[in-house]
Amino acid sequence: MTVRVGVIGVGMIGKDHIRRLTTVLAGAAVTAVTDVNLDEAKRVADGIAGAQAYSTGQDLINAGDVDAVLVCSWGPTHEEYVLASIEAGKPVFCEKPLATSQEACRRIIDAEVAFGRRLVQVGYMRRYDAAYRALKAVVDSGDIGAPLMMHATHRNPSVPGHYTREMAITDTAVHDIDLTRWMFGEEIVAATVLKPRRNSNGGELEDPLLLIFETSSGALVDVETNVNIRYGYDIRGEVVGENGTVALRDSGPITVRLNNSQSSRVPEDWRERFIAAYDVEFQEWIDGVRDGGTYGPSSWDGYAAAAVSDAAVEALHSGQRITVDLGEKPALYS
Ligand code: NAI
Ligand code: ISE
Repeated sequence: MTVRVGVIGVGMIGKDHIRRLTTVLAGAAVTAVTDVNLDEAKRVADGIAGAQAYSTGQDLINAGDVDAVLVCSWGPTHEEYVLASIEAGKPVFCEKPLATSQEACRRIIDAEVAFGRRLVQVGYMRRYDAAYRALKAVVDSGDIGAPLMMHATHRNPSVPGHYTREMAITDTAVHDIDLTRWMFGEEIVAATVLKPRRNSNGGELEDPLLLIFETSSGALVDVETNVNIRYGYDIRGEVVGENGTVALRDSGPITVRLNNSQSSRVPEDWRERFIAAYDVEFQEWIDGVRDGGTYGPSSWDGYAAAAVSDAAVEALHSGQRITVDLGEKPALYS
């Protein structure tokens, strides 16, 4: 069976996912697209055999030739489309964040629990990255002892003009929040945000930031968000255990030695750094949808990330350490 996918939002990541669904992976066809920029949706549909543009997300979700929905529009629009997909009983892959607040994510959880079966997967693709998986395997093996700390770096060369200081948390560090929960296998219980001297490349933007997360067992995770670093897209991570450490290696499969120096490539952006991870993430999602299940990061993962993100935004505004209260986890996600 070919899974017929409808894509909402045909911006940067929407187009990249359409490329992988139509030219890289097996078992899926993009049959429908939509965007508030309808002209762009029509242009994109014209380039895909058998696809048509719909004028609204609701029409696309309810279309007879759409088996599963892929939400790639702006974060504040995610809740509406995920809820409509659940109402239609269709599997939905939602790019991060699941929604823009803990309360909004709770409404999605309530709807999915009422439906009685998991339909939602959230786009936390680092869980599918080979290097992060290797790092987690070492942590899980116990070889370095109990993990005590993680140092993480999340650097972007630049960000669009509409990017706000809160987005350093809600749009950027939200990946590190999900990664922390997955890597340590426990929840984050508190967040603190420190502000170093501002990078003039970012104009008035409060950038970089240093975020500190505390996990339920007392491990500490520090995350540098630094989104105007210019030199490239640089994602780093090191877990410090009781007897040893494990770290992501510097990027690039090769090293060039020339003219008394050596160099390796730093990726241009997230598309280049995580290209293989997105491929694995989507192949598993398509296979799951075909077999009637959804197995990747769940609505609960999206909810927990949003709750920590809300706490970190409050910590940014107040300068205080803010605790996180997740409430009870529904059995559907245990
Ligand atoms: P973008 O701005 O390039 O594209 C977003 C598209 O959504 C635009 O074409 C816009 O017209 C459309 N749109 C906005 N509101 C809409 C609505 N109500 N209905 C239909 N279409 C609507 O943004 P980008 O970078 O593609 O990001 C989209 C989403 O993907 C965001 O949630 C972002 O956080 C996430 N993302 C995830 C990444 C990852 O590494 N997993 C990487 C980049 C983005
Ligand atoms: C973007 O939305 C992403 O998700 C990228 O992975 C992240 O590095 C970037 O900071 C976000 O703006």
